[in-house]
Amino acid sequence: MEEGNQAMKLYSHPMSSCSRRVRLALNLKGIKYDCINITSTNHPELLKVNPMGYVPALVDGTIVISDSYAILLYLEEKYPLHSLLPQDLTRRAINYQVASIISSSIQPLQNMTLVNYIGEIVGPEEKLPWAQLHIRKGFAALEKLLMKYAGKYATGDEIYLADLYLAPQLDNAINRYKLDMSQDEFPLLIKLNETYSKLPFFQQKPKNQNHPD
Ligand SMILES: N[C@@H](CCC(=O)N[C@@H](CS)C(=O)NCC(=O)O)C(=O)O
Repeated sequence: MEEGNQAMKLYSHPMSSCSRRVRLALNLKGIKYDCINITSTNHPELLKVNPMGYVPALVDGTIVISDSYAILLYLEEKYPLHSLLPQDLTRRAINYQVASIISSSIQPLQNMTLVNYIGEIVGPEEKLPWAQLHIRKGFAALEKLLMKYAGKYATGDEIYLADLYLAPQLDNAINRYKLDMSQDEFPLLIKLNETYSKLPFFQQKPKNQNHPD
């Protein structure tokens, strides 16, 4: 079978925010794919496509890509329809910035491996405060950054890359790490979270699996 005719395979976990970014992009662009749900980061099939043992990883014919940012850029170039980025250069840059803040300065600091490590070396009671500290710091920056650009969604009235990062990260912060988000501190992020929570598009995950990321 020709490479282009095979459905892509996405190694994913229902509760992983990094996987959710990619699933949202695939759905936004209307791309069919086979989802392989991974329940352990030592899963031999996952380790073959990503030796780090993290999800997500995408297999498209002979192409294997791990790391959500790389996957999203690949999808955007291969399937430009329903672009993940606005035309306007400034708003494009804001989308890159949101993605980068979440993927470099928030998510890795509250990833399961690290949070469990903090629990082991400092104490289990420090796991939540640690995660909350770093999420709050990143959210404070995002709140300021997006104030000038938000519309119905993070950077205007269309769903873009920034929303694909923000919606799962907000969900993680509020539901997993119990971050107390006050109206005074995060009025815009709270409003965006309400918007995401009401849209079935952003709510595509089973609720009954554990995967603290
Ligand atoms: N930069 C990577 C991070 C991947 C990552 O941290 N994935 C998490 C799920 S969101 C994971 O597999 N965590 C399992 C673990 O910490 O062992 C990406 O964006 O894909």
